[in-house]
Amino acid sequence: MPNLLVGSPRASTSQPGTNHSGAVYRCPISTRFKDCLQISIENDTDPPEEDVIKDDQWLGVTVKSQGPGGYVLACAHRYIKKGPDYQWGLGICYSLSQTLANHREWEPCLNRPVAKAHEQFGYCQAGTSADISEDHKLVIGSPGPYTWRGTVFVNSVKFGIRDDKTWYYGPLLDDDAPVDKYSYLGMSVTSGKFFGNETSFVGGAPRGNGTGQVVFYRKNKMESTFLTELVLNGEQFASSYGYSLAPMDINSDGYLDLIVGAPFYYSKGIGGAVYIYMNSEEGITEETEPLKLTGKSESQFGFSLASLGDLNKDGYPDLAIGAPYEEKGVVYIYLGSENGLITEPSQIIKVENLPKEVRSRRDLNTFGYSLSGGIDLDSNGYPDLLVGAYGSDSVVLLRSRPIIDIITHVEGNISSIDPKQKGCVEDKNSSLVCFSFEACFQFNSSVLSHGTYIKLRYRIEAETSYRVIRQIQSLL
Ligand SMILES: [Ca+2]
Ligand SMILES: [Ca+2]
Ligand SMILES: [Ca+2]
Repeated sequence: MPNLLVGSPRASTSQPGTNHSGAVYRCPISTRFKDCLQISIENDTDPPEEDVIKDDQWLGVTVKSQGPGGYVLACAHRYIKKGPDYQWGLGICYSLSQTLANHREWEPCLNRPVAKAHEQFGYCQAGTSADISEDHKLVIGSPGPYTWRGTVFVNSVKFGIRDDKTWYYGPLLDDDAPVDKYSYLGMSVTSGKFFGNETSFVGGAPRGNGTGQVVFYRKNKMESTFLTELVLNGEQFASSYGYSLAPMDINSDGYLDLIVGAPFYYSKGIGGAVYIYMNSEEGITEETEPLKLTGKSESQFGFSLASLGDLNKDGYPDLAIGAPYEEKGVVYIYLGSENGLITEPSQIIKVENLPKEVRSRRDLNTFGYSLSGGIDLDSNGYPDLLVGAYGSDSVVLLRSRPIIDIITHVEGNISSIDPKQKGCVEDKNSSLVCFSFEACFQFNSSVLSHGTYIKLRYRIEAETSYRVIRQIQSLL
């Protein structure tokens, strides 16, 4: 049975000499409320080394899993290296194996120039965001370098003898950096093949150009600094466009599309926007007109995004959008389709929709502050969604229910019934008008196995004043 992994950046651990250093919890999938256990990520038995400050380092601010069989990544973006006359906020990430054993430490800003402090790598804050790509690339967002211009670091998580051990990153100098100082590039990261067969590394810069920007990088032959492929611009000042990112092929046409959140977008009655960029053979360009969804006033709609996998088994991936400050927090579910995202949400999940057992335990708020989806946790064939509610120290696992599409049809000659003609084939002497027909139900399900009993409730309605209600049990 898989586990849920939950970052808890203000937790304290048993490591001596640390205070609120943060932790990651492993939670079995159960209906119990308090059976999560801390994972031992760092060397917990000894105090931290002399040159390290772990207090308030926020370990668990970022937790990413590649899924079953893959690596897990957990970061502490406020981790500090110190000496007699300096303290550098470099940030650190840890990769864990699939058994959640410690695999490696990752410090992309270690041993880089810091003489000019924040004007170089002194306050990197590596691990503010992170991702592990399908091809085992570690992508670490780092909004601090070069006066909060920020960048994206990439390495190979496998780190075997043959793997490239170079840290690749986006250019930071005035002449070739894609964004200005104070852009916070690296607040969010993702990766994917947006342009042909080569992987792009994508970073959100929510303060870039005032509106927020999103930067696409790719590897530069023989060099460790990336080439900038594309910069997308937000549309409204201070909307924090690029605060969240999610790649998914919404229309299943083979071209990876990109979803960008701008949770502080506002206009009258509106709070938060999400932009959907459909890709094509030409790739996403500055001219690509995105589809825009908006949320309710001050809801911070788009603060979190999650690709859900295919919730309804129609062949198109589906999307969850969090609006953590709409009432007690709301999660919107949108469905993909051949024509792109269907703009009406298919589901709006509010705190009051949750079972009473859950709500009575805790007064949930900020529901939807973080989202993680796309993995089937209870092996029912449907991907599930984990919803974080940091303001109430809770996560809620929403398990998808299997669905079946039922095709119904009626067989028999009932199209021309003469109400004056009494009797029927079955009972020729009846004094009533009678007729017979067969009501048929058909469904395909890849989820239900043979031998599963399903209960089908149906209603046959001849006319509104006459109803037959039956219940049958059928064996699949
Ligand atoms: Ca597509
Ligand atoms: Ca779908
Ligand atoms: Ca499931």
